[in-house]
Amino acid sequence: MDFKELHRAVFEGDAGRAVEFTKKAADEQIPIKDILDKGLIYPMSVVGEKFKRNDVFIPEVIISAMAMQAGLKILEPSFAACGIKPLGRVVIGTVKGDLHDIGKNIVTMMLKGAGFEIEDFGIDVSPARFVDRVKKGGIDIIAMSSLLTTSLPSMGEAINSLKSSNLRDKVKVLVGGAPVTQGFASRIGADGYASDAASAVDRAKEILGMR
Ligand code: B1M
Repeated sequence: MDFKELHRAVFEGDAGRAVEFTKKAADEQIPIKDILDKGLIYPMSVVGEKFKRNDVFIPEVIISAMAMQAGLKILEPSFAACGIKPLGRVVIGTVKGDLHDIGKNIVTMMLKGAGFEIEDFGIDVSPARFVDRVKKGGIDIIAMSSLLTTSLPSMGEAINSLKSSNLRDKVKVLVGGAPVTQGFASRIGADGYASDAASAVDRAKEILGMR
């Protein structure tokens, strides 16, 4: 099986066909890891690259991600048995005082599509909530989104709070959102900044030393 139909289903955002061809591949005893990497993650990464070049736009990314995730659901029960581990565990949220979540949700979808495990804390997430979650362990990346200049300081507060709790070296911090810049990210001491959802995947891999 060359996954052509599965790729087309993801490109066209056809969740029904993504499920059908994922099941077909599994029925044909194709290794789960191949279906995941070559059948589902690959076409989503192509969509991400096209998005970066403005060849496709947000609606296309969302429907492709939804189709991809429909296929992923079929495979998920087999992951543990096949020894498939997530690339990393990410806790994501829009920072305190900010209710914008459209961009954050797209970033979430892209990270999931790339093979990260996500805990989505939603909107208006306080620095303390992020830090408490890191304290519990098992988190590789805190991913913070902000669309308001007024809520930007919350990102720096979260990083300072990690430092004062002696947790800064336990987790990487990724930031993004329209008013966020690389300069701002560097000033607050974030490990990574991404301007869009596809780049967020690249940065997440980079800061975990995978690229
Ligand atoms: Co509001 N809003 N809004 N808003 N809103 C903006 C952001 C604003 C720029 C509009 C304007 O004035 N021109 C302005 C902010 C100005 C500023 O501070 N710089 C603004 C304002 C002022 C407000 C209110 C204060 C308005 C008011 O009530 N007076 C209020 C604030 C409420 C609050 O949050 N406390 C408010 C409310 C709202 C709505 C609730 C009505 C709604 C949000 C609905 C929702 O999100 N569920 C809304 C919307 C929709 C917008 C605009 C129109 C669109 C934002 C959006 O979703 N863009 C926006 C104006 C605009 O951008 N044209 C505006 C699409 C989205 C896909 O892009 O979120 O940038 P974006 O995400 C991108 C990248 O930034 C990046 O990847 C995404 C995909 O490529 N990215 C990351 C995002 N997070 C990332 C994290 C990463 C990496 C990359 O790593 C972790």
